[in-house]
Amino acid sequence: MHVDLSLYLVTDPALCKSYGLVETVAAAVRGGATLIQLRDKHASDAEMVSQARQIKQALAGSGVPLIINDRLEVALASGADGLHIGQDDGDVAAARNALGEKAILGLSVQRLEQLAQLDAAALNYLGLGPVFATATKGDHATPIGFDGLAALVAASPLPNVAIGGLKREHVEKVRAAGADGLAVVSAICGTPDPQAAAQGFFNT
Ligand code: TZP
Ligand code: MG
Repeated sequence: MHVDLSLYLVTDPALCKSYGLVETVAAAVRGGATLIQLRDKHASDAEMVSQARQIKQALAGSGVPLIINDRLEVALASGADGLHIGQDDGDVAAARNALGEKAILGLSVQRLEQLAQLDAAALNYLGLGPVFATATKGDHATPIGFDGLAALVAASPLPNVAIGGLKREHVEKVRAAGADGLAVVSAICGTPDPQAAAQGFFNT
């Protein structure tokens, strides 16, 4: 299934508080966000299922899919369109089996060695990074920069999206590195105008 990775909004519960999660997502989609990930390291599964259902409702008719970070059970229970997992979040093949063929399944990759062991047939896309250090993910791996990004993209067998400290002024460099899009949290969540912030990525 084709996934549009051009502008991938990953939510953060604290940063989305100013407008609320659902309104932040809706505004980002009005501004052109092409994919949404619900990411919340502290909410219960039940809370996340409820948030996911509200976001799905807000996305209805937009064609923009909703991906759940880490929690397979939430993805299954909420009617979300897919799941995004990290290197330590369990088995890709098992996730694909549970989700079925139509779901979107993404994996984070930080290093070239991880690409060698990839179960590419079970995945739809890769998240590559972090490009820069970021306060939004406390435990992130060593930043790879644009050279590191270009090396990962060149070796990637799948569509891919860059992540980590990316702002609208980085669009050109991400494109030059060959990635299919940018995934961002703080460049949209918690900004004064999330719609305009999203739009900005298309008017660089
Ligand atoms: N994974 C790698 S960096 C990151 C995630 C979830 C956070 C990116 O947040 P920001 O605010 O776009 O730097
Ligand atoms: Mg994870």
